[in-house]
Amino acid sequence: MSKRVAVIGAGPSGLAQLRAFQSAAAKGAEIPEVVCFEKQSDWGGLWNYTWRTGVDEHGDAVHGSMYRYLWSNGPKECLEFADYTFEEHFGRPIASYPPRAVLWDYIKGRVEKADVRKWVRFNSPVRMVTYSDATQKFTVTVHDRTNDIVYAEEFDYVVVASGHFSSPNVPYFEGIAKFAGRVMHSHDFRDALEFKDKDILIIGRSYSAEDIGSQCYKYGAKSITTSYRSKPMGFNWPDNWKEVPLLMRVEGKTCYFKDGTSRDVDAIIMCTGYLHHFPFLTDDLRLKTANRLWPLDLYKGVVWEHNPKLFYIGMQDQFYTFNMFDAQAWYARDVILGRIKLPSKEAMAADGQKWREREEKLEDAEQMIWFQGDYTKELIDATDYPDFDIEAVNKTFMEWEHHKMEDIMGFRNHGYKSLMTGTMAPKHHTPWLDALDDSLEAYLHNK
Ligand code: FAD
Ligand code: NA7
Repeated sequence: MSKRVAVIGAGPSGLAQLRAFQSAAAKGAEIPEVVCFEKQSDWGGLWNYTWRTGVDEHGDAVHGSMYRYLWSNGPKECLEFADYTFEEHFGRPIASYPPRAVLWDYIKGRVEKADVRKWVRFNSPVRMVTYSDATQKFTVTVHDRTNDIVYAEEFDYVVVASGHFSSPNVPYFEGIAKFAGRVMHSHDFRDALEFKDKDILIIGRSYSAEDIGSQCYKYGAKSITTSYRSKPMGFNWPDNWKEVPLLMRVEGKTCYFKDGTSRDVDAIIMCTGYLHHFPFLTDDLRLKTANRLWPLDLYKGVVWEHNPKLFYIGMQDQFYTFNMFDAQAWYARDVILGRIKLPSKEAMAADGQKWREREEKLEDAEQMIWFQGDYTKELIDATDYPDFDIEAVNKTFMEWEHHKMEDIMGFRNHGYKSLMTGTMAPKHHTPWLDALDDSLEAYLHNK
């Protein structure tokens, strides 16, 4: 009987895994049976927008953390698939910072072309994964929500691609229980118009804080205050945007900060990050990590060192996204196909330790980008994933950083050269601040 691989999640990481196997099969390789379990009713992971918050239609936690009017927060040139370019998908070059719907369309295009939808079981949250030393197999227990049946199947390999920007990290602040306004986490943020004409406080200083604040500014918030724990973001913010140190306590509508200042606000939005949350994994299989560039216990960032029949895709903090998930998925595939031989457990841990030591010395975003670029390159060199110029991608990231420092509300008006096709992205027809319609049709429409 042929080997079986379970892939948990059909977001960009899980879909990269499906495409990796399909591309090997297309080149004549014999591949195992691949079954992908997806909790939602469609694929694309976070890019598959949901209006729901809290629980989904079945009572399970909503996976989606994306919101209306979300535009790519980095140049699309840095995440382009090496085996399926934007130009191939859209039939022409497009601008560099597409809205969510456009990127979702692109992600879907590759897997539709690869014809792998038949491998996915939708509405199928995985409830439990266990491994038996006796049978050397995993038992995957799944809830088929369409027929409301819980069943279990055996697999030789499991790939965890369930994402890690879904379960909110929600800290407590003194007095918040009695705050006289709305308190929410970025996971539940859906529409910036809710905060039009409001004074909002955002806790956090990373991507969600920056972007949700920018959305609220764009759609008419009265004022934005961002409260940081470590250091300010330091962009050149508009006049109605202030950065303050950490929130200390709340009284009524008044928020008191570490520097002794205070401010009255209508809403507090916690952009305080997410937890790696795998309620379906037993302790021996479960990755435990904060959101960082080098989680330990994963050889090459992919192979679970304590049981190398288990793989994780996309578990790192991310500058690189789609093409790094591809590099990881191709690597996991080649381990499963026996094309890559793994060293001893000790050697795997030692290799990971080296990356961790380098990670701990990283001082700024620039160094982090080169770190993740080097990592992605190492994986790409190990498989037949189409080679691309990582150094040029890193440099595009540098330009992006520079454009953000120059104008945080205007960086999305820039264009970059595709590192896959060499084509320069055209300028978008509308500056980002004026582009209120985030639909695919509006974005692709030529004036
Ligand atoms: P996800 O996209 O989270 O997909 C995981 C999938 O697993 C989901 O479909 C989920 O339903 C499924 N799943 C989870 N648990 C189970 C289970 N138990 N059983 C079955 N299925 C399950 N990246 C960029 O490159 N550019 C951006 O502009 C950008 N913006 C972002 C904005 C926000 C608000 C967030 C939160 C992230 C953003 N990202 C961005 C990063 C994002 O993490 C990646 O782009 C990408 O979506 C990660 O893919 P993934 O497949 O690893 O995880
Ligand atoms: P991140 O990038 O993990 O950032 C989390 C932020 O939350 C970060 O600024 C943290 O501060 C802050 N944080 C965490 N806990 C606290 C507490 N207790 N108090 C104050 N601040 C806190 O998550 P994001 O949601 O911004 O980004 C996730 C993805 O979404 C990303 O890939 C984007 O593409 C979109 P710190 O910086 O450590 O001081």
